[in-house]
Amino acid sequence: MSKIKRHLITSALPYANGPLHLGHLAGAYLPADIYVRYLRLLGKDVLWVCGSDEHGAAITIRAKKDGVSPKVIIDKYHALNKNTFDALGISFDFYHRTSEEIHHKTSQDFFTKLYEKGDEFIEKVVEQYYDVAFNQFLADRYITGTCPKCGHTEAYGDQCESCGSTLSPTELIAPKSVLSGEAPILRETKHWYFRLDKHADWLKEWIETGILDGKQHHDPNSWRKHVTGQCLSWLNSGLQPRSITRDLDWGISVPLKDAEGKVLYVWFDAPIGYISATKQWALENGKDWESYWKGGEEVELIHFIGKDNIVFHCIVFPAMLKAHGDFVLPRNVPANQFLNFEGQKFSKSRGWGLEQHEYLQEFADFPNKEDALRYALLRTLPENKDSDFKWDEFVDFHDKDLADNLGNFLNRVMVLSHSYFNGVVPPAPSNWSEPLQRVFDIVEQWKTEMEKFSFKAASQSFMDVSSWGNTYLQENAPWSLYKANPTDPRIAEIMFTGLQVSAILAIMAEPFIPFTSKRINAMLGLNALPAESLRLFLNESVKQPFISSGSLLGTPEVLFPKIIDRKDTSRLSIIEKQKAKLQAIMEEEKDTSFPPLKPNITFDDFAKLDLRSGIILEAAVVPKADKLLVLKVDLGFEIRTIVSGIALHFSPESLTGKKVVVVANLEPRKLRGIESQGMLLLAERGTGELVFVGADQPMEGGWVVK
Ligand code: B3M
Ligand code: ZN
Repeated sequence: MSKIKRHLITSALPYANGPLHLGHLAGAYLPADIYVRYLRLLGKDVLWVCGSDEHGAAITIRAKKDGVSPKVIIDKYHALNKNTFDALGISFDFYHRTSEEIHHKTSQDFFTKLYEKGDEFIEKVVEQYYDVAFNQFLADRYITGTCPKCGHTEAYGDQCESCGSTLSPTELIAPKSVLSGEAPILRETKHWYFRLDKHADWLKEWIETGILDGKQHHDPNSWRKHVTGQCLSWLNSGLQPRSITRDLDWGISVPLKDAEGKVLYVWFDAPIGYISATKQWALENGKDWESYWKGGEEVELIHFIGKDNIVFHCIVFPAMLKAHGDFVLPRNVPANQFLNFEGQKFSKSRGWGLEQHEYLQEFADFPNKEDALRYALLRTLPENKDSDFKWDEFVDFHDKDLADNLGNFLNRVMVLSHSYFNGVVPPAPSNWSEPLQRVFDIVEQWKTEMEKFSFKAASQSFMDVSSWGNTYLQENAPWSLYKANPTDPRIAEIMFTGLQVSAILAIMAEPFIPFTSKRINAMLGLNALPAESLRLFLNESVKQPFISSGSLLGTPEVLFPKIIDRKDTSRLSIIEKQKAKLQAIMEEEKDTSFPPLKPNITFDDFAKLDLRSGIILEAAVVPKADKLLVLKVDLGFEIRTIVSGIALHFSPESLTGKKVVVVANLEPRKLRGIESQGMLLLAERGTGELVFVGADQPMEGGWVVK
């Protein structure tokens, strides 16, 4: 017998720095919603908390870009994300925000508790990058430079988004500050480090064997292989103390006297956000938050996240909880891999992908749009490997599964029941549950899948019940019996069975496509879940039918009008518009990135060019010329003045010290009255992005390029 009495479910707190896209939805929110709705169906005590992550450089950088205060950013996106989740049926019990006072206090108390233990933290004076012009230390995200692993020139101080390597700012080649664009200097600062290394042994045992404090805490085989794998590879490479404070002016102040101007690192406070959300929920609902977080074996804590957050939820946060004492640790962390979009990564700058709120706007006229999306994502969930969202598959899932299979079955049952029995549920045969045995078996399997977080498989079982129903109708052909003899008692039996399957489908639909579940219930004339359905799900024997004889059915409706419909192309055209948008992005990139080749030249033609390496000494705008910068470039043997049309791409201050290749024997010419003595070589990406040729090479001024 499981001792679990309460289920505490969390989903990663999204940064309130922008809208969320379909990949986020599929990663940490839809799967959690499915699980939570399932538990609620079972009548369990469930609490699902989430909220906005409102600290860290993700927020301050966004605010800086938009030229507003961080507060403006978090208010805007907290509201947008919360409302969008709501509209999609993402049914959090509580959606909090980390800027709330209760969260600040909870995080500070947490810090203080660990601090007072004496051996959980170390204090270290370290050298960190500092922006002299802006008078401030630079958080990892405030430093960009060239990735030492792959050469990507826009890597961040903590991570290269091109090759995925985790970095530290001092590893970057040619680092520069996001604030001033200048090379930062190293300066000493004091920080607090959490002794993760102290926790390595028990963490390893816990992850590998599921044993915690000598007791079996969870079944290690129930964790996804990629999750355990990532944790073990971290653990095996050795845990180091991790800095948990930052020099920033946005965040939760470090509650120590000698820590002025310092805040808690966002990844220290964010997971504590789950706890403070629970506290606030408990306050507002007259509940006890500790019975969830400190309930020991009675609590099942599950974190839903994307794979980029695994280490924080499986190693760092558990270590924090254990160091604090009393808190429960997660029984499972069913992290998802990444969802791609039509074969490519979601990219905001390229416009590749679709944001949640955009979907709702652009599909405003699409019938049952919320469930159509939920279902397509459900079928594509990246549970064990990266997966790909495709509009053609969206159409298939919609038309084949939802319309042809589910919708068609329900519609046939409804229409036939109306026409044979005037919309009244016919009398039950004495052996009414006998034909349903196969359905009961599939429901059993569905439950196992739901409890293993195998939602994709569970959605197949859901469809299997519907397919069973269609086959059952087809094989028993009540319409033929009716033609031969309208009073044939078998007709009532068949329709009765069909109606029971429909009621079971309404229940199974609830976690996946909740809007539709309600509509099926209404069609069946059911206001609430019949008590019998709970028995089915609780593994008890079902004694009564799910929908009883003599009750009145509602009106049949078409739940999912097909997308591919020759008579009505309105739905298809919504999809086509989406495809056209992507096509346009690709066309534009293709057009500009691959202009036709110029005619061949001879080697002698090429040899006429004199290319030299140079270093930009200074750069300034050319008055009244938007596009031009005037540069002083050191060619080793002389300093040249060069006027270049790059002002829209680079700020003058970002250019100082930059290595460039110069066409050194180009006839000088006057631009806006300034004589330009050469030309810089740049490479242009399709989207118009420019990079300096040779910038990453260890050149000095004056080398010959050949
Ligand atoms: N805000 C990171 C992210 O959105 C972060 C998650 C916090 S969960 C405690 O990827
Ligand atoms: Zn890289």
